[in-house]
Amino acid sequence: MKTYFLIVLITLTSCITLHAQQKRPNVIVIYADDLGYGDVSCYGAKKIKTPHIDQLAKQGIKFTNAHATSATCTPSRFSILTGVYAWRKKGTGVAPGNAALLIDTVQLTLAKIFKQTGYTTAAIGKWHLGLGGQGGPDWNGEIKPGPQELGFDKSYIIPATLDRVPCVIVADHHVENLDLKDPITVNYHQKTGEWPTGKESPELLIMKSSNGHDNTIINGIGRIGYMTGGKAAIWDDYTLTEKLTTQAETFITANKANPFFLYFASPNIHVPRTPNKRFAGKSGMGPRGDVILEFDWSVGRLMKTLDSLGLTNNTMIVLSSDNGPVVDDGYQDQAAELMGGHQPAGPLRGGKYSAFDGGTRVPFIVSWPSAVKSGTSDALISQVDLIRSFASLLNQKLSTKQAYDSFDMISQLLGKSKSNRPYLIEDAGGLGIIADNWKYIVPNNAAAYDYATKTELGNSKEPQLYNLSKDIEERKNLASQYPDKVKQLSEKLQQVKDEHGYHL
Ligand code: NG6
Ligand code: CA
Repeated sequence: MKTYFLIVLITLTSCITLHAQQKRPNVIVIYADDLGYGDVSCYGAKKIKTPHIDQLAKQGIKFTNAHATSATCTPSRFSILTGVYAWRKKGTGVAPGNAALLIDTVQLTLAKIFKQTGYTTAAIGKWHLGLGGQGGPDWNGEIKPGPQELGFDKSYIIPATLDRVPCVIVADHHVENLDLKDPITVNYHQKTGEWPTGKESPELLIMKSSNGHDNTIINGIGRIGYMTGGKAAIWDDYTLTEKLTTQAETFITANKANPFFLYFASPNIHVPRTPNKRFAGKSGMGPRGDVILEFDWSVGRLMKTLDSLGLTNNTMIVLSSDNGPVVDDGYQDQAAELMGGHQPAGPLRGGKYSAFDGGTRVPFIVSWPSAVKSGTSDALISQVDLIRSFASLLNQKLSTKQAYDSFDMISQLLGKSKSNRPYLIEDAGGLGIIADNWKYIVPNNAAAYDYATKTELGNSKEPQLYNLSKDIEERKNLASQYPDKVKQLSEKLQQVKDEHGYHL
């Protein structure tokens, strides 16, 4: 009874003090995979048109200096959901498909912020944060803990990436369509079962690898990791986006009468790029362009669903990407050959995996028609800030021990302020820090260039300092010219690291 009154009280207080006397908005985070700063037309792409994303930007705020926390997927997702930098915790790099859940279930999450104030919450799409307790998930039994233990009422996810086994959907705590007479086995070290691999039987492949991706062949595509069994549960690559989008629409429709939070993590535009036949060949840029069209279409589907339910005005949509773009990420899909002058990272240097801004500076659009005026914002903001910003919007007080890397940027998200985050940290294996438009990349010994993905990784044994306001391309290293600046930024970074620990 006591808890009931407490919940009522919290809910009432949130309603009363909510900004702009709004009804609590529905919130949808649309999180693309590997979508670059220059991949959508409202951010300058000329070769490709993304009308639905452009419409969102037109009715909302287009941020030009917003960042994922990391240049790869798992750490960015860890941070957006927890408000804590992944580089503080070991084992948060790109996770294999059979990793155990990487987020402690006692930790505060973005989903819990909403759930605690009475929202219905769902995670639909790509997860890639591990599942199950120590030892990983039991694919043939109850898969737990996972999103539902982290504040999502419902989950409908692909466990890791499109190119990692097992290629099955986990619906709440179970593999969807699993026939228990055909159990799933997964192994990331050695072959399990008899299913052919890309290495042994390349003649069976419909998409050849350019790097790795030569373990078990699923649907004619070599993947990372070995699996066998679960035949009836294997997803269809060409209709997966549609299936996930339909799930999202069903969730929105079922919850139209009450506030909901949807984390819609699209598997697009990650490899293997397998556009639905509706989009195949439509971009003129090969499968990479086609899956950008497909992603845009799925965004449009969600927007139309909101429209048809009369929910557009009071739904806040945040659209972004988990890291920057990559052209050849391990399959021969002609992405590079058919680029035709398209610049996936726009004016930025580097891309996915890179310490240059192309690694983490990504499209970031906020739309909430009844509360947010349209415009653009150059405020420096990080995805790690969503958790404290939404806590603030919903009047939840967080302790300093919770989501400690997150800043309350709700005024910026609502277009009421354009002031920068005091500093922002980028993680691409090594760390970099931005403050007042200066960027410092810590010296490290890792390779400067990745020949497989043709990416400038931004690593150097020398300290690097760039003036982003004059040199957005990070071409002119000013470290030796401004040693004080280097010292100041390096000390700030060390202080942030020391505050809560680190492993990088
Ligand atoms: C790399 C994969 C790449 C992609 C990436 C993770 C190879 C050669 N490359 O190891 O294809 O899966 O991991 O991408 O296997 S992410 O967006 O999920 O971080
Ligand atoms: Ca990614």
